[in-house]
Amino acid sequence: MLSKILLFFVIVNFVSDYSYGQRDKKFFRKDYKYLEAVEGFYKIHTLHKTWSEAKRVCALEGASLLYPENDDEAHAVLSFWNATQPYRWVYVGISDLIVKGVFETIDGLPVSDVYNNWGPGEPNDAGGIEDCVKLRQDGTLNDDQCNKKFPFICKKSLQSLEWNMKCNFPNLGLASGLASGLASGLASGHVT
Ligand SMILES: [Ca+2]
Ligand SMILES: [Ca+2]
Repeated sequence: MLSKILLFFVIVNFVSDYSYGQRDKKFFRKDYKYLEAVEGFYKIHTLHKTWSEAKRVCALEGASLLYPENDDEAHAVLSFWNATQPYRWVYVGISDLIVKGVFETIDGLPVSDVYNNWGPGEPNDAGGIEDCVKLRQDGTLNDDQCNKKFPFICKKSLQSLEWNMKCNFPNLGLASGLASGLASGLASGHVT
């Protein structure tokens, strides 16, 4: 059943994106800020969460826990952050939860392929229990305990935005909202 639902979902998304994919609209959600320089939508969550909660919240919004892909994105996000929020740290989507000592992004890229400006002496895995990565306001990364709570930033790249022509609205909640999103989408005749 699930695989049929998934297949249906993939096809619907493919068709709607294939038809026009109006990325030029540059709108994702009204609570996300579009940063032109890096072609992405960002939201700073000020409610502090553990790393896995943060990851989940982003997924529920149809986005993902930010990790800067390069210097340009790190600088753009830091400017946005410093201009709007006082927080010193935010979680980013990098951890060594899967293989101890091997940091990778939430979508499986080695940390060496993305922005990896570690702070001095980091990552130090202090006490042998630091597996989740946070970004400091000065642009440096540090591993910390995953159950600590920090603000975090969710991201949706313009490139990954799929426009739903039927609803004239972006597709949302692709990750964890799958089951409920599909159910309500089918009920209303709109697949989001
Ligand atoms: Ca670690
Ligand atoms: Ca550390």
